[in-house]
This record gives sequence, C-alpha cells and structure tokens, in this order.
Amino acid sequence: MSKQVALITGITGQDGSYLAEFLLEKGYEVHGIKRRASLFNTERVDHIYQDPHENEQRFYLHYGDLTDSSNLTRIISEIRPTEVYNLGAMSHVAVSFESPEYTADVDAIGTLRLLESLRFLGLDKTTRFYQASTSELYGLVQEIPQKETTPFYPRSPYAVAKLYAYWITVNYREAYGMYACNGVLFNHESPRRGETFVTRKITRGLCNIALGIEDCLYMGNVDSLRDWGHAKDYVRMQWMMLQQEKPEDFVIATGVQYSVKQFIEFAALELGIVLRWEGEGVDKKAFIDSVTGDKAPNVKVGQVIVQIDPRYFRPAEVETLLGDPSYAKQKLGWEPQITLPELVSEMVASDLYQARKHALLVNEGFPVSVSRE
Ligand code: NDP
Ligand code: GDR
Repeated sequence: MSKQVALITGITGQDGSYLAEFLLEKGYEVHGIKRRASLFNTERVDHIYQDPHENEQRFYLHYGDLTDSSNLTRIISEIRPTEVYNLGAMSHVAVSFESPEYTADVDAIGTLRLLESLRFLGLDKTTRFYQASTSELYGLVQEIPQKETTPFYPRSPYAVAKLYAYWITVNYREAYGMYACNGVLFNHESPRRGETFVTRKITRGLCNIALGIEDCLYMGNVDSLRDWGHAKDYVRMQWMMLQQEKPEDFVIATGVQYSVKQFIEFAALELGIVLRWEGEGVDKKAFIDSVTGDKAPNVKVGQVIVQIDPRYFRPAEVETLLGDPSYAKQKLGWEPQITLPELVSEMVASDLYQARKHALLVNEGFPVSVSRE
C-alpha cells in the first residue's frame, strides 16, 4: 500500500491531538497546522512531538492559519496529503457572538480555502477530505432525536459559519466529484477539553473547590440538555468516514441526553460531594448536602459551591440536542465505547491531579494564580 499522509488542521486542539495519536498508531505520516502564539500552545501534542533531528520522523508541525490561503496552499503542495482532516476552528459558541466576523472567516471561509487549495493543486480526485461539522447546525431543533435528514436551524455565528462549511463540503463533492464528507458530531469531551467548555469548566472548578483553591463555580444555563460522548470514540469515527467506498455524511452521537445540572451532580459525586439545589432561574444555587470519602477535604456541608451567573447566558441558546447515530452504527459498525460515567470519572481524576499539583505548589510557598473565565 502507498504511504498514507494525513494533514490535520486544529492539531493542537482536543480532537486534533487524539486523531494524531490514532493515525500515528495506524502507521500514517501525520502533519499538523499550528498557529503562532506568544506562548507554547502545543501542550496536547508535546508527548508525540518528534525531534526533527531524529531519523524516521512521522510527525510534523507547520505554522499556518485557516485565514491564510497562500500558506495553506503551500503546505498542501509540499506534503501532498492523502487525507485532510479540517478540525481547525474558532470552536466556542459563546465567543462566536463576540467575534462573529473572525468566526466566519476561519470556520466558513477557512473550509473553502482548503477545498480550493486541493482543487487548484489537482488533488481533488485523490485526496480525501473530512469536515468537522456539528450538532449546533440543528440549533432550534426541528425533530428529536436529530439524524442525517433533520433540517438545520443554526442559532449562533459559530453555527451559521459551520452551516456554510457543511454545504461547501457537499458542494465540492457534487460539483467536482471530491471524496469530501461531513461528520455531524455531537458534543464530545475528555480531560483534554478546553477549560471554558462546560464539562471541563465543571470538573476543573469542582476539583479546585474540593482542594480549597476556589470557592464557587459560576454557571450559565444549567437546564441545557446535551448528548455527550468521549473524544477518543469520535476521532476513530472521523477516520472510518474516510475509509468508505463512497463519501457520505454521518451523525455521530451516543443517543443519550443529560442536563448540565446532571453533569455537575455526576462530577460532584465522583468527588464524594452530594449536592442539593434550591431556587429557580438566576437564584438557582447548589450547596453541599453531605460529603462521603476523602477526595474533597476542603469542603464543608452547607457550603454553596454552584451559583448561576447571567453573564454565561447566550444571546440565543440551543436548549436541547440529542443525536440518533443509527446510520453510523448500521453502515460503519461504529458504536461509542466509553460511557458518560466513565468520561466524568476520567475528567475528574485528571483535574484532581492538576489541582493537587497546584495545592502542593501553594503549600510550598510558590504563588500560583488560577485562570478563570
Ligand atoms: P478545539 O477548540 O479544542 O480546537 C480547535 C483547534 O483549531 C485548535 O487547534 C486551534 O488552535 C485551531 N484553530 C483555531 N483558529 C484557527 C485558525 N484561525 N487557523 C488554524 N487553526 C485554528 O476544538 P475541538 O478539538 O473540540 O473540535 C475540533 C473541531 O470539531 C472544531 O472544528 C469544532 O468546531 C468541531 N466540533 C467539535 C465538537 C466537540 O464537541 N468538541 C462537536 C462538533 C464539532 P489553537 O490551539 O492555537 O487555539
Ligand atoms: P456547546 O458547548 O455550546 O454545546 O458547543 P459548551 O460546553 O460551551 O456548552 C454546552 C451547554 O452548556 C451551557 N452552559 C455553559 N457553557 C459554558 N461554556 N460555560 C458555562 O458556564 C455554562 N453554563 C451553562 C451552554 O449554554 C450550552 O447550552 C460545543 C463546542 O465544542 C462546539 O464547537 C461544538 O460544535 C458543539 O459543542 C457540538
């Protein structure tokens, strides 16, 4: 078989890092695009970084940006990938309301730039293209659960930009016969999830509270319902989608839904904290009802540890998402292997480890600040 060469945009993100590991294990040569930042931003892939002086290198990082066509075209012409995974994006829904134009440039036009580069370089008949589409396309849901045929109704600048990316991917498949497909992925999480997405904010915040580093977790809409899976299961699916005979779009989800409030309760329980909720709307708060076990030595019964803060409400909310992954199961034999309790447990263990490191430094007299948002 000829050499498999993958190009991953967004390699420094949650999914990019898991996908890079997965493809390296499969024997691929893996190239990733990283953005220049004023600090190191490769923490999620440092463990697979290969010193360029080593022989038999199979992992490469290139500086680049989805807003820069000439840069993308140069990288693609140099490495001539057999598969391109477009995972790069301004991926935070709330932030997209603050930076709508930038979000459109990266998430919508960035996708077009990649597709055009492949076409311009004559790779449109050989290189396979994966687009990171999203359940946010369903937004104000028209059908429960959502599947491949459910109509879209995006509710944020992020989702509208991703709608363009979805359709331009379909268009290049139909117009030029490209092997290009969309994975419509529902929320997926892991210990590598960005700290400002809700699940990570919860596990990190509660672990910090358990060890006395923070006092309270300020949340937005805790009644919001999501279908959460594990990123490791979802990147496997991204690769599977590019190994089919014909390109198709697939919904990837667990088919199980929980509220943000339930996620908070699961994470608290993992720490041995039992919560009781009181109040409604912005007065809603959760206090500690009882503590079992020794993972939360710095909390006390009666302490309020979750409060609602309207600053985390969105101008337009996606209240409920629940995916139907039947087609992916039937056509590709894909099933998620990691359950939500296992995911919560892994995330809490990882954030507790980080919080312990933090507490140790503070106890030894080294001042450490906590980044919050
Ligand atoms: P992350 O936010 O963790 O990662 C996003 C990646 O995109 C980072 O590597 C980031 O770089 C990079 N990026 C941001 N802006 C640019 C730019 N202008 N040019 C090049 N790269 C850029 O996202 P996830 O890993 O969670 O998600 C991967 C993709 O899947 C995204 O497109 C997201 O929208 C989509 N998606 C995610 C879902 C989820 O639940 N995780 C569900 C459905 C879709 P840097 O590290 O420098 O910021
Ligand atoms: P989402 O993920 O918007 O679904 O987009 P996020 O984790 O940010 O929010 C999920 C739900 O939780 C509610 N929420 C809060 N969210 C955040 N971030 N912070 C809070 O304090 C908070 N309180 C309540 C939100 O309102 C929302 O309803 C993610 C991203 O990864 C997208 O890139 C991806 O496309 C979709 O998932 C599928």
